[in-house]
Amino acid sequence: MLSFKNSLLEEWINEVVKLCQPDSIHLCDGSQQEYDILMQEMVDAGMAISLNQEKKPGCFLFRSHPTDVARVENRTFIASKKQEDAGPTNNWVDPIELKATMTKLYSGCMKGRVLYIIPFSMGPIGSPISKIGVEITDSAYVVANMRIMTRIGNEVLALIEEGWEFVKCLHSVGKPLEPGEKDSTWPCAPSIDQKYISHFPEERLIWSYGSGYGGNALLGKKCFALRIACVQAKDEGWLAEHMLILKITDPKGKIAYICGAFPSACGKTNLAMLTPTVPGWKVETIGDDISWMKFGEDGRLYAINAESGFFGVVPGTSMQSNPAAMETIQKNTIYTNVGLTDDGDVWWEGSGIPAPEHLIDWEGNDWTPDCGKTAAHANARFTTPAAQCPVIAPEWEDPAGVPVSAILIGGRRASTIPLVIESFNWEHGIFLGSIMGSETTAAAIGLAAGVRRDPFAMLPFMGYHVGDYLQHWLDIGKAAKDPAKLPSIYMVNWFRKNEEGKFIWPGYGENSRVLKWIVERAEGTGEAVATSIGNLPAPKALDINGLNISENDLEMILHVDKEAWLAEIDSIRENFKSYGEKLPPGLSSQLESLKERLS
Ligand code: SAT
Ligand code: MN
Repeated sequence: MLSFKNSLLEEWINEVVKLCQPDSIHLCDGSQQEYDILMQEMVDAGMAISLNQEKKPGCFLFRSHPTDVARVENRTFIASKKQEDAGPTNNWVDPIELKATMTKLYSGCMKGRVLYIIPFSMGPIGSPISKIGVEITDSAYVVANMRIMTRIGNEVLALIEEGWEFVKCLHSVGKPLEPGEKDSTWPCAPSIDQKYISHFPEERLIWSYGSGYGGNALLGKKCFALRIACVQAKDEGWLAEHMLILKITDPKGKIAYICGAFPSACGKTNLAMLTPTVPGWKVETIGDDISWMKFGEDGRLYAINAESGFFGVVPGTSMQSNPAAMETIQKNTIYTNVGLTDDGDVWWEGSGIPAPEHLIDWEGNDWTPDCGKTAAHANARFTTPAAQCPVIAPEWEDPAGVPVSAILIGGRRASTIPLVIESFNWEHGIFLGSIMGSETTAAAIGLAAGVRRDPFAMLPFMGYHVGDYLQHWLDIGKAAKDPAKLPSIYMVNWFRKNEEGKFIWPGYGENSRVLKWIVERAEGTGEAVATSIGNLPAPKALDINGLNISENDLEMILHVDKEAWLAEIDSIRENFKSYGEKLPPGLSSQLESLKERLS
């Protein structure tokens, strides 16, 4: 029996210990020494490889099981008491039934293993915007990653003992060990239908079973900081969003903070660390994935980065695409599922470094450039401390957060959506957020061709009904003391293609040209023209000095394609229908007004 001053913590832990039957228990203090010991144990057990210490000091490589390589959306459940509260975009299961199923799985699931208790804080410890969780896990890999991605240990436990409320996060890899059985290098449940990533929003409770990878297992990230936190945010009047936060400084030294919602694999990390091509402008990073926003005394929205590390996609990261990330991941970084070179370094596709003649691939096999397979898995990840990032903003851990001037939203659209649209007002901005999405191809498994609408890039991360979620965004606008102080909302699209199927906009550092216009709009100097779909940059308002782009291409990405937008309206209406009665009236009227303006 473990004892704590906080009786809720004590009861929960002892209940879990009784159910899962671990061999031993370890309460994490969060120290460097604890981390070093865990890593050494994993190296000794053959689960981790310590990389070449001259080239990559403090870095380790893990290889996951080939069936356990990414978030499993079809095994992710929102078990609210009522099905209608989960809405049409989530997998719902009755919470009583789900708990019964999972309790059977959890029974004895930690036999032969250590049960780790991780007290953690999402956001700077003690900040009025931060929240606390406790993850119980049987994976030392999870402990190590959580120590980078969140703030863990004694300081957080002290707050819980003082009575701070905490979110209960239970995780097991789902692979008990028989007496004397040798552990595998990446234990997980043997089949996909034994994996469960479950959320009980009313109880602020997370139960995850069967996977050790990323957001399935690091429960502070998508499970807590988005799916549970967005329910807390709705109840308490704030926002928990899938957004990067960047700081931008103009040549006169004037500062603005911008949040941005983009779906996975649309370059959030790159945008958060961008090197502007416009002379005199500077971008620094506050966060790359999760932004929590609350009104300050002055009526502005203040954002914190809920995390303390970056869990970024490795393939494609290079000195060209993201030099700041490249520098960040040279030390104290956990690599998962990349190639291992013969001299103990790591290599991946799109690194900008020529492929070595031989390496060991992410599955542990010999690899040569002509072998027909990739060395790194497409969802290989780095886990790296944000504090190491060369362009991290000095105020990134300010407990008060940073005041947000603008919110970007954007997906991958080959047509229709111009480079940038400024919303007319808050409600119109929420409408744009509700219709954002990316084109899918019929080639992707299980997805029909067309636009997959992904409101605010939260589709896989909404802990409740999508209609209620969008209504909450509208309500935040109504709750503002001074609507003029609300951030302006901009829809952006870096992914427009021409007739030959080539990207028109060069992206990367050149995106600073769009950011510059947005900042100038906030300052009142940038010029715009009102169109039927929103305000677009006036001719010449977008700084294209030194950019190699033809008149024709520029005209194409700043053009309102009426035919395409009329077709878009039909597709939006279809999507809105699926919300049923919970479609916010404000959004249907926005759709009707758009139609009127277009005709
Ligand atoms: O695996 S994670 O959910 O943490 C990363 C992602 O899918 O964005
Ligand atoms: Mn993300």
